[in-house]
Amino acid sequence: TESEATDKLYTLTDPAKPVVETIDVRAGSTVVLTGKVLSPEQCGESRFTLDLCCGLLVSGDHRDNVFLHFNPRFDQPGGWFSGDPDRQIVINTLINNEWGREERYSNAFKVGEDFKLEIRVFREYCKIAVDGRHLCDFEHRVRLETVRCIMVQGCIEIHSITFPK
Ligand code: 9QG
Repeated sequence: TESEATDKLYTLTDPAKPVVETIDVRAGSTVVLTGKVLSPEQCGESRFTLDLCCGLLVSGDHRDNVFLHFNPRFDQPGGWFSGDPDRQIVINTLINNEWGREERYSNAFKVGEDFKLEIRVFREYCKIAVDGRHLCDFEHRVRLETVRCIMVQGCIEIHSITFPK
């Protein structure tokens, strides 16, 4: 399609965390993150996040909208634990500084293992795959045109991030 033809891809290799970069997504774009999940002992955290954010306020008391919050969790029951242990991939949006309805999936990531996360952006939804396997379609709740940056942080070693710039 026209949008795929005009995407100029940019790859960051072994970047330091957190990664916050401007992004130019549109229907037809793909974002790919490769890395390895670290244990809480290695990094003191038990979650990682890939956010497509609609502004530069990406943390703190007030944040700009988050078009896609993709948040795999490896929380331990007994520790800081959030809900259903079998559905620890949390996907959500932040709109007007409020989290929306979570969509949850069973965790396709494993501590200590390499992964490849692919997010293909379509006009109405994002198609998300882990290690080449379909995870879910997440329907847009925020206008795609408002996305301005990508942020990646948390309990992973980042090998590469490829995204349109
Ligand atoms: O917990 O869930 C996603 O629905 C919240 C978390 C929040 C999100 C949200 O505290 O954490 O994952 O930016 C944040 O605060 C993220 C990292 C009901």
